[in-house]
Amino acid sequence: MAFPLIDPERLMDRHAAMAAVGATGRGGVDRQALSAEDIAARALLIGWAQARGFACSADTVGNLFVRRAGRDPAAAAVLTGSHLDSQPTGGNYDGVFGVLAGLELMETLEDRGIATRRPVELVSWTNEEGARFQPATMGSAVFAGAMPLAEALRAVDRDGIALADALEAMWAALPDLVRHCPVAAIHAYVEAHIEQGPVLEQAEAVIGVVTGIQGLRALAVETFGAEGHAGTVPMAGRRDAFVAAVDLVAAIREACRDPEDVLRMTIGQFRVVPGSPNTIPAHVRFTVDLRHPDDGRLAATGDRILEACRRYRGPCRVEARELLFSHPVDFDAAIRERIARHAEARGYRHRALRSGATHDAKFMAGLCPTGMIFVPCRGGLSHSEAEEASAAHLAAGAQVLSDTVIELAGHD
Ligand code: HGY
Ligand code: MN
Ligand code: MN
Repeated sequence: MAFPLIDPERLMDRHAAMAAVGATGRGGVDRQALSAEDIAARALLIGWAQARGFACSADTVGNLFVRRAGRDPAAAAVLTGSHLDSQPTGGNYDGVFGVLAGLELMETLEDRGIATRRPVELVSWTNEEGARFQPATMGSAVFAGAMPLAEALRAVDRDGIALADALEAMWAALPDLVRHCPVAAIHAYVEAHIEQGPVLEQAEAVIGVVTGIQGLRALAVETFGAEGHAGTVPMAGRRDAFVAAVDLVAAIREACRDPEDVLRMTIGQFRVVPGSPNTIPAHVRFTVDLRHPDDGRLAATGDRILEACRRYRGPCRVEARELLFSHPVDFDAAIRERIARHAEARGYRHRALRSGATHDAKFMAGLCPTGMIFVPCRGGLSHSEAEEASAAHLAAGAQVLSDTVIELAGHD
């Protein structure tokens, strides 16, 4: 049987509708995990899914599942998906594309009345971005047993709201969402995503056959001093938490020096308390996001940073802890071969590449044969409201995802 063609127009209409949820007015979205905007995006997806008779459920950490039954209900499902939560100044395709491409293939099966042997399941992972609650990829980490549920539920945002409470708000806002029973087994997981880097665009390729994901290590560092009056406390006697943090940032940058420019270190969140211009800072919390393809380098660099924090001798107390260490992963060779073969069959120029960005698929790789399909984004730009991807590339990626998932699910 020839694999069915997806509907590119419906795919783009869905992207436009989703881009309106949490739109910032500057071309992007702010739809942080389990915010009102993220819940609205979930409601939109559920509405589309239920209109086609797909069953919708969510698990204990809010991962949202949409299931299309297969002929053999006992067969392990083929899972696809990504995430709907965004960065504070996020783009319209990061995560969304993988969710909507998965929905599109399910709708295409429905339109054509095609039965698959295995159930096909779509997942929208909770808190992939880690902007509101740290760490990133939290929902898939809990799902894969890489993070205890209790630890995730305890995570708090900058306003002190715990993830557990944000989840309760989600359940209250989505009353007809049922609790997800754990999936008995998963036959395979395939995720579609924009590349978030320049490789495909520079190679003029349409499809990226992703070979794996580099490692990620996330740390949180806090300094504790004593607040006081900016005008009266002598410099000599101060316990200035900001000054201590700046000293540590200098030591961290030293520890991350890499002449080959392979290591990535980002301090993206830096909070000063109380944050008043004329009060000496009493507390600073900042994050350190490390990325490297080599596990040993990632471990050594993170350990050097933690050691520098431990060794810090100044008037302020310092605490540093690891939030997440997700090791580099390689994707399943047979899944990669399928993706490449379907790209070839559709006449799409494709190439293999490793992912610089992290994805929920890294945790799925430990559970079942896993792969990812990338499409280019303009200039490789992402985590920006200027993120752009062409309709033609998105349609090509959705088509290759559809062909790959339908083949894995066994079609009649
Ligand atoms: O941080 C990442 O790599 C992902 O895009 N959230
Ligand atoms: Mn993403
Ligand atoms: Mn992202």
